[in-house]
Amino acid sequence: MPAPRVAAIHDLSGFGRCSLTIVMPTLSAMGVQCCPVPTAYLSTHTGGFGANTFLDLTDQMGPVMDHWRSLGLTFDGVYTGFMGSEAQMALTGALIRAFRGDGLAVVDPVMGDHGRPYRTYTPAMCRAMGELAELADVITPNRTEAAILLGEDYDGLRLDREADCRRWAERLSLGGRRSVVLTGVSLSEDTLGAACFDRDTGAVTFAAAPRVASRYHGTGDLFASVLTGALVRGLGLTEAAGLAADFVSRCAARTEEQSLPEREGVDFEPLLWRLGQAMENRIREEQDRIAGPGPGKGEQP
Ligand code: PXL
Repeated sequence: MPAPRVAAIHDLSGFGRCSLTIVMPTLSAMGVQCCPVPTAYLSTHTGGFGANTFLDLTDQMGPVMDHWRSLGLTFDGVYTGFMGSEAQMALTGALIRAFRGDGLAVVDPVMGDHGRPYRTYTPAMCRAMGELAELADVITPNRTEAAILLGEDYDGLRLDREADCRRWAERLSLGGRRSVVLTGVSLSEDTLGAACFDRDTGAVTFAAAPRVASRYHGTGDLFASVLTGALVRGLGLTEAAGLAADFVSRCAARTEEQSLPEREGVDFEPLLWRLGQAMENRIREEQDRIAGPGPGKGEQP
């Protein structure tokens, strides 16, 4: 079977791991072909390095779509993240519509963190992100983004009680039309994870992993990338969120052990092999399940 194919619409930031510098290696490690549509090139991300450069690539998006259309390309997934402008979000919406086919549209409604929008996001952009997210099969907001999408006060949107998390995740599903993986859920002091509303079952489940105190840049991008890779490889929503929470936690732990700067993101590259291994294990389990109990396995007749 060929690798599933995902179109990834994110920016490319040269330094400070985020967006495409996380999305591409993560999807590749999971056995997924990543086809990037870089929305902008920046010297660094916008979170803590001062005056970053910004080369807007919005003008490329239409011609890229035209060429892809002429080639008859379709994708098993379309995955979007950080956006530079409203115009870019409109084109990204068109790209989802044109290329999603029967595939999965994952919109990470990247807008902010720790209660504040990122400095380049205007209120109009936040509204446009809400509209883009309406096209999604799955959204992956953090607490800040969930508050913006729902028009709720950040302080009131607490994610430390199961019943509240269920309620927010359900509300974010737009009446059950899309699945939701709400990140930043912490049901006990030493864990961090997600509440998952699955539109196929209507149920909310939880995924959690050990919490790391430092707040590294790009962990939302890493989480959503692992989730997307796992979903297009056929894992269920809760299992995919569990893998993502576990991987981000391990990467954050090794980054903290080395006392690396938060703005440089998590030291994830040395652990990418784990994602490949997790996918291999899944394939083997699936093959064993299809083959049924072999000699020495299962019960004798
Ligand atoms: O990680 C989200 C992100 C992605 N891309 C750019 C960013 C940010 C957050 O600050 O600045 C350019």
